[in-house]
Amino acid sequence: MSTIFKKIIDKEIPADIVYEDDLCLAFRDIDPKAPTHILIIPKKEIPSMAEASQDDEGLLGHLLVTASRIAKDQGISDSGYRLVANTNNQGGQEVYHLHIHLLGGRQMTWPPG
Ligand code: DGP
Repeated sequence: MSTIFKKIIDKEIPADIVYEDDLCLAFRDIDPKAPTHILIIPKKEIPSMAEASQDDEGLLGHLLVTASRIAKDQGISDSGYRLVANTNNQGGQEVYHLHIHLLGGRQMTWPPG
């Protein structure tokens, strides 16, 4: 089932897009949990990491490399950042279109909540 993120991909609803290519889109989270909070999503509709398959290996690698590149562009690479993929209910996932949170600009704590 399509989600709000599919509507963002299709430009049916607006988002603060920071990067786009044929395979993925990155935009600022509407409810930021850090000074820099960007979501990196594949254009392919994969509900969550739990549904990722062997066929998605290259795509998932692309998302991670893109996150690294965006972190550099945003000036948070040297100071550090966190990548998170909330997965299914106990992972705290709310939107069922696979996404990677890029969080930075403040000290992260561990363990996460
Ligand atoms: P998760 O819990 O991992 O599924 O996080 C989903 C994130 O998506 C959450 O941090 C808020 C964000 N979000 C939800 N709806 C929208 C939207 O319409 N626009 C933007 N930019 N972000 C959204």
